[in-house]
Amino acid sequence: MGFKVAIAGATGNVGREMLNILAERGFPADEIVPLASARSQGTEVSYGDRTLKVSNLENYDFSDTDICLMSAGGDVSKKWSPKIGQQGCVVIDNSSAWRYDQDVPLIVPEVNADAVEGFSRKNIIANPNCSTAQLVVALKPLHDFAKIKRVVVSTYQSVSGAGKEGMDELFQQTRAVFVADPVETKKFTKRIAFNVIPHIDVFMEDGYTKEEWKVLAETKKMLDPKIKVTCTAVRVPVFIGHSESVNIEFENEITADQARDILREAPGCLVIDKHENGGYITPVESAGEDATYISRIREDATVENGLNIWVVSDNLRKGAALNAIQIAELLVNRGLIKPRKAAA
Ligand code: 11C
Repeated sequence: MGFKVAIAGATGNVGREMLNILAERGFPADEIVPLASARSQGTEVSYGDRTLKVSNLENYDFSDTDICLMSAGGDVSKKWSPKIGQQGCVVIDNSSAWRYDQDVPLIVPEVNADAVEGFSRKNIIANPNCSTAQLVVALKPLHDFAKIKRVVVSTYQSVSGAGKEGMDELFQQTRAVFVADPVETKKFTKRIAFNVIPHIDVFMEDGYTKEEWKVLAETKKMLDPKIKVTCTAVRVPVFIGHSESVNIEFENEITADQARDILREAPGCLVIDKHENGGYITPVESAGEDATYISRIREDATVENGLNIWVVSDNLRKGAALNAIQIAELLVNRGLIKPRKAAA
């Protein structure tokens, strides 16, 4: 007997990727239920070689569903996740609604799998922001070896982080530039085609953006609250794949060669670091892949124990859908949940 899994937000970029990944990885599900708002009821989505019809989240009874993969935005999650959790269904939420709640574990399985045990307080587990997920996968093995003191991150984030509308806007603006039509701006604050925008999510009082704040808060929660983190988050005209330039200062000595060897062995990491033309990863190559890629590993001679690295990953996969499904696999593999239908 397998699990019954609902996907809330099944028609979005991440929801569709969740369906793909559940099928690809052979997640032990007997039943998959795609859910969305009333507007999308009846829409067809693919799950492996099957086509499933989307049901309305508002009318769905979660009482015999084991896991709800929630990717329907923060407002929907704030309203629905506690209700779903109370019905005994574990919610794995992709929004930022629960990430900073002390009673909700925030999990990247390669980094802090043991923290998942606290999930039953609310039956909600949070998935991190995409830019944090790939960052902590790369930082964790280096922190274990030489203890990180401070991290300076500059992100180069693809438009798919802003959903399908973000992707459509890059496509339409690029076309408009080529055919000399007027360029319309809706989702982003400035033109994104042939441009970069140093602004993701809302501005906070201190002048940082919420996206930048998330990277610090989430890295501290998952990896180590003592690590100092600062971030500049930038949107770039790339469809899929977030890139990050990461400067790291350590307590203890670590060479670039040691870091390369450590990252080669680290779970979830793939090192592509040849000192030659093209011997590094770019976001286009990361799209559709599961790994967090690390390139350009260099010592930073301006500080005592410093490194620079370049980190790239598919933001819809490791940054969202894949990580959520790895959390579900963690629950199953540790025997923390059992199919409820089997118990009935
Ligand atoms: C972006 N990182 O690229 C954002 C998308 O808190 O889950 C994900 C926002 C979040 O725009």
